[in-house]
Amino acid sequence: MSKHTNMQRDVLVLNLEEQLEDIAQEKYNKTLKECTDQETYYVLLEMTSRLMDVAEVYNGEKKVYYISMEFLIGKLLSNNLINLRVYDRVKAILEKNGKSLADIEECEPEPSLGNGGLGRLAACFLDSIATLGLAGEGIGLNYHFGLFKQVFKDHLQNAEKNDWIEKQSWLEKTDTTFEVSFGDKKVVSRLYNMNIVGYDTGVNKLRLFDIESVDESLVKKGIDFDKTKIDKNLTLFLYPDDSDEAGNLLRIYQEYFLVSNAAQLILREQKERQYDLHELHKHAAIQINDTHPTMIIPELIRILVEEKAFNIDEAINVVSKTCAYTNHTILAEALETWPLEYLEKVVPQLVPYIKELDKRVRAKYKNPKVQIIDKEKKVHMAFIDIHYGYSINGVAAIHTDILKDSELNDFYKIYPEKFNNKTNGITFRRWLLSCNHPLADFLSQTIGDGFKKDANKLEKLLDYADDQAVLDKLESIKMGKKKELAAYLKEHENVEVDPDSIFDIQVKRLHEYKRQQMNALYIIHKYLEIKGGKKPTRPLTFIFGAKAAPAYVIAKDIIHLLLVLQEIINNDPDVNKYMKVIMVENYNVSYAEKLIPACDVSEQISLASKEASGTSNMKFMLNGAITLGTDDGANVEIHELVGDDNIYIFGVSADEVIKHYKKADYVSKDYYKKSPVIKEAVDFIVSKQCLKVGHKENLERLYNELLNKDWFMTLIDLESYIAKKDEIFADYENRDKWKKMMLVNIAKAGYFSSDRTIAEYNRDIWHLN
Ligand code: HBZ
Repeated sequence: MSKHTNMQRDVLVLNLEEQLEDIAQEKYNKTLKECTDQETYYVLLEMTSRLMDVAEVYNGEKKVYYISMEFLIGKLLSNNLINLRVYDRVKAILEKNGKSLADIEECEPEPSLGNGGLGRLAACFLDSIATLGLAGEGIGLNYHFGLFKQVFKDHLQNAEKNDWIEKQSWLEKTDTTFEVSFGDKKVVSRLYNMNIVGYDTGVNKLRLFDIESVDESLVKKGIDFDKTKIDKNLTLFLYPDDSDEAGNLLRIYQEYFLVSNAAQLILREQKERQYDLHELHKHAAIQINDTHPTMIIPELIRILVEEKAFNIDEAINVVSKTCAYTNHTILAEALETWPLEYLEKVVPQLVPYIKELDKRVRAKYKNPKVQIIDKEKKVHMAFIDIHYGYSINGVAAIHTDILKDSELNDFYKIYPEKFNNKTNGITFRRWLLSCNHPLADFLSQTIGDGFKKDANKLEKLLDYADDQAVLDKLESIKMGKKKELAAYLKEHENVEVDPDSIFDIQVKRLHEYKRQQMNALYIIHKYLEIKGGKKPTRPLTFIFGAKAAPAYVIAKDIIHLLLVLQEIINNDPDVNKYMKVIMVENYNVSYAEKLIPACDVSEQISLASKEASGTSNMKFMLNGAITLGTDDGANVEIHELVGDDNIYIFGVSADEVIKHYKKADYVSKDYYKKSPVIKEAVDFIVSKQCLKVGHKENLERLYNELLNKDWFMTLIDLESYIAKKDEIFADYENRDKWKKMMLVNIAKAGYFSSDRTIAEYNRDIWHLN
């Protein structure tokens, strides 16, 4: 960022109030006071955009391109104001004019350009890259309707389009257009930029590609649309994390569209800076976020050979030194393998290069498990990344170990030096400063505000572990957030909850391995216990938020069960004084920002070995919730940091789970038969009471799944889960102990700042100067 623009920005910042009045006049011919909340939002959008209109950070020799199909950025207004360091002043100006920033935030539509953790991680990373003053940008797609909007009807999930793009938005249309060819079909792309402002630093870009010819009227009912006309539908929707065959081809079109644009953009930049493409790796690092953008590898090789006169060895060599891959899953079904036939249809120009890459692997390694194209002519996208990238990283220590020792062991034996761990992180700007002002302010008063730039400084809080006033204040901040959430739930979900109850929250994508169904079985157990006369010491509030991929039948059945339980329990006068269940509608980033600060018990209950990392576990901890979890993903590292006394761990270990899979010896029915408690809870799913409220088809299917398959071993851990959960609820009554646990969790959360994660990516993988 040049000094000059910095100074200009300072002038703008000095005259904020005048600026806002001027913009209100220009736009609406009104004073700020006269503007509606909606108009005020657009005034703020305009002012913030001006403040961010400064030169990009790209002063060094090298830049990172974070390529991802998803950037789950959330609403931007508050976050941008915080990072520009004008939040408090803007809030005061608004208050002076009779407005609340919170109300104005409600006017901002939320872009839903991601499914879950992977997309949100990419957004946190952009914030940290900018904050650390690194030269880097995100490259993704501008989906018009993003991920679907979830609506509940008849206790079932329905999907609707999320129309988030408005005339005035954070998107800036640019003049950059590229041509993208799919065999004989061509489309023209257009680049839109979004400014990503770092905390107290410069501005980077998120680059989102779109096509001009998209036809939004293709979407008729819900989220159904004609999947064949790619020039009209290419960027309508984000592909959900699991989908039907029909969606597959479109997904490959989208993936190639992304990487073709990315390649053209990167190479144009190299040319502008007159860099020699033989030295691409000295000027560009390309981080491939999961396998979705893998085609960037053959695409770059293709362009270098066909348009830049490289020979194939040179091209492969330089591209391999430029591209690095992040793995986010060990679930076999989530690792992309595309039938060669599909690729021939969509991207015939890449197929000879993919075959060449495969041929070279075959010549060198005989092991069939490391071949790119398998016997069934399926292309293993991850294997392209591993053979032809220079770094492979997992996203938490245990995850990387599992990759090395089992899932990708054959590759680890070939390329041990390529494997490395980068434990995930979250941006504290959004997940503390923005979503929990009372806590952030109190921390600043108590330990100084150094933690805002160096998250490790949160550890200073440990000095106050025995300070009653500090402990009480943490408790009262939590209570304040619980009251706010209770009011919001009343308004938006029409459910009344007691802020004095324990808030137990599980929010994340709906997947069997995350085991929301196990939580549901606990709730049934508790319900039956209360019905039988055993009342809990304190009321319990169980909150869920989750979207299920529209094609994932069992996941939708689990949502159905939760909604049925909500209906039964909340309306049962014997029980509803003691417990409530709420499945919130359309869980998204903004909802997370309301739920997480209000949480007492953070549910992180995946089947050990299956959750690569998890990131909500970090957000909850930072906001003073206590983790109830398995030793999985980043829970393992949380456990190490806070110690046995400040976390509740239960369930079988990852090693045991892996052994069960190897031996194929897990039989869920054995657990059901052995334990009356398990049997009673599982049977309730198809009880008269449930069938009266819910649908036979959904409930029976789920019941049968649990009894006859239960691939993610719900029943193996149910008894230990029940015991641990009862223990954590009992401990809640020991208020002094609980408050201390809260303090320790907050104090130890510094490690999970994405600033730390990004510093490690830079140190070990990107080497930006
Ligand atoms: O990535 C998640 C992992 O499940 C979670 O453990 C981890 O913390 C997080 C960040 O590293 N993975 C996803 O969110 N994956 C997807 O959303 C996904 C999207 C499209 C797909 C497959 C997976 O085709």
